[in-house]
Amino acid sequence: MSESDEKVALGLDIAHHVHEIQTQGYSVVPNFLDAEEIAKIRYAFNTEVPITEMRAIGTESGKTWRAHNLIAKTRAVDHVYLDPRLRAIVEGVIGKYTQINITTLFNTLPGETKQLLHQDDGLWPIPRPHPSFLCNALIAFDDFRIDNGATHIVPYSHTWHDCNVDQDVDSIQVEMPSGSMLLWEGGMWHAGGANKSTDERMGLFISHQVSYLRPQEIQLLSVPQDVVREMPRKLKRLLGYHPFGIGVDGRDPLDVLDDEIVVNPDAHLADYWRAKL
Ligand SMILES: O=C(O)CCC(=O)C(=O)O
Repeated sequence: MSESDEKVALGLDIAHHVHEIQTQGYSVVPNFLDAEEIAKIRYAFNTEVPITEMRAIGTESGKTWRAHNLIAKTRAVDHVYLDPRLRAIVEGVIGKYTQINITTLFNTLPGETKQLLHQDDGLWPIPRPHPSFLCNALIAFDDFRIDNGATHIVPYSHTWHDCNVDQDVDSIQVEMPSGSMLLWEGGMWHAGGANKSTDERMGLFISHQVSYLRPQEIQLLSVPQDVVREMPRKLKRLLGYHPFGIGVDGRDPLDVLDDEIVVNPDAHLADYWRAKL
C-alpha cells in the first residue's frame, strides 16, 4: 500500500497531525471516537476501574479523580491503544520504536483549581530542546470547555531551552467536543484548567515514549503476566515485551512470556562446549 493509500485507509491526514505536533507542539484529531464508543468506555471505567486519590500537579483540592495502571484494570480500551491512527501519529513523532509510558483516567470535578504548567518529559533530566521521545494523547469523554477546565497549552514551548517556566506565561485552552483527541510533544508546557462549571471533565490520557527508555509506570510489573498472555501480540509489544538487544537470554520476551523459560535452552555449562571443541 502506498503512503497516500494508507492515509486514506486510516481516514486521517497522519502527516498533517505529525507536522503540527513537531512544529507547534500539539494537534487535535476531531471525532477520534464516536458517542457510542465513548459511552461504552465510560461505563467500563465507572464499573471496572478503581480510582485513587492522587492530587494533580500543583492542586490541593482533591477534586480530580484519577486512575492509573489502566491496562491492569480494564480491557475496555485495548482497541484504543492499538488504534492504527493513534499508532501512526505517535510513530511519526517519536519513531517506530514506541511503548506505553503511562495510562491515566482522570475526572476533573467542579471546583478543581488550575494545575501548574508542567512538561511530561520533565522526569528525564536531559538538556533541552532534544529530539522527541514522548508523545501524549488525551481523549475527551466530556466536552472540554473553557469553564470546565479545558487543557491549557503553551504552543511551541517544546522547542524552548528552559527547564522552568513563568507560570503566568500566555497559554491557550484547547476546547474540543467529546470524542476528540489532543496530542502533544512531551516537552510542551501544559496544565489542566480550573473547573469553574458544575460539570465533570473526564478524559483518557495515554502517554507514549521511545521503547528504549524506562516507562514512568513500570508496565512489565504493573500488569500481571497472566493478563498480558491473553492480550493481542501488538499490545504486549507496546507494554515493553519487545526484543531489545539481548531480550531474555537471547530470546524474544514474548516466547519467554509463553514458556516461562528464562535460561536459554541452547545454553550449557562450559564443559559441554569444551567437549565440542
Ligand atoms: O487535565 C488536563 O487536561 C491535563 C492533565 C495533565 O496534564 C496532568 O494531569 O498531568
